[in-house]
Amino acid sequence: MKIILLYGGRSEEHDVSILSAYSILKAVYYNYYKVQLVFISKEGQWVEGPLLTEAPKSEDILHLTWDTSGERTEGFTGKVIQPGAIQKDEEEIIVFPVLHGPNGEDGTIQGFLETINVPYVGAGVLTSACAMDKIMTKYILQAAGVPQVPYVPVLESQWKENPRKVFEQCEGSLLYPMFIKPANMGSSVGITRAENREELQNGLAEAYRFDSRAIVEQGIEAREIEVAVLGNEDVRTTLPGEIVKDVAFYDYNSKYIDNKITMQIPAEIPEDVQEKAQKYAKIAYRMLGGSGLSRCDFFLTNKNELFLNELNTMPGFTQFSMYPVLWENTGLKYSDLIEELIQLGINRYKQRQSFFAHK
Ligand code: G1L
Repeated sequence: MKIILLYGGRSEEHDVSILSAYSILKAVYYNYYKVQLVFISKEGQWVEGPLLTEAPKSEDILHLTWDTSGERTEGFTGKVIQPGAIQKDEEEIIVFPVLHGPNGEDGTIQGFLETINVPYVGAGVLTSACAMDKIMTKYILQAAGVPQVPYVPVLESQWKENPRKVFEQCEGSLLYPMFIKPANMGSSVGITRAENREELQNGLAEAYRFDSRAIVEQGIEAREIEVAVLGNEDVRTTLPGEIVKDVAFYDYNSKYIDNKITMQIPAEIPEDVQEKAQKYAKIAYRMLGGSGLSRCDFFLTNKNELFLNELNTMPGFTQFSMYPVLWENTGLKYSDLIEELIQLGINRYKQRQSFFAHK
């Protein structure tokens, strides 16, 4: 069987994607799989790289260069391909998409893979798209009765039409400090903190640089607790872990690129809080139609109030990232986690095929 590792991509997470892809490459069971590298450049070109039959010795193999004239340039030269070309193979394939779609609006890669009818690892279209949007996530969790931080959704059109009404809504149901966030959760960019009306106004302007949808959220003092979720119909969760950081708010760079965060696994929290986190993670995952995996992120206040913050269907995935380490701690090692995800992807594909067959 052939794994097609799709990585790179046009998003902010381009470099994180390469790191995660390399971790995965080293952990694949090559006695069962070959791995075809397919790199998506920052410009959005699809570049076919080498076909691996064993773990690569160096990360260099992932740094593809290409040349539309077909001439070899420095490094590993790949051939630019049409995105749909990955389906034209006799062999059984599964795509492992380790990237976010253009500008982080997700569900796009999954939709493309559904359309060309190839199996893939991870969440489907609906789950990816909903989990990517903070407003959609809030609505679904609200319907499910999962506690979350108080918020006000603010569309750019509403803001433009009647800023006073927006101020009244925010100040009527929230207290300063508030956090202003673009609805799409590609990364931490565009997020600001407001102590007053003026800062709220500036924060909204900043958020609308990244999305026409934004939410204003109650600022709270809280610890960050994360639970790993794995499965399709049969959903499993890990014990929670904690992100320990010394600053109250950290930006994109410190979160992903630098190694400034440390993890406490399992989180040192009361047993009932731990059970609640697992329960809410499962409910949220199911309500969002999760399949494959998700990292479920919570806030925990010093009064032990637990709020679900977000579900991440494409969590950091190096061997040292929170999601895989949570599973490692539960006895599922990284290579087996990858194997498990592949099987879940295949099962989900088969199930969907059977649904289509009944139509
Ligand atoms: F395929 C999985 F398993 F669903 C999957 C896909 C993507 C797991 C983790 C990720 N993560 C990423 O793509 C990223 C960490 C590079 C974010 Cl862009």
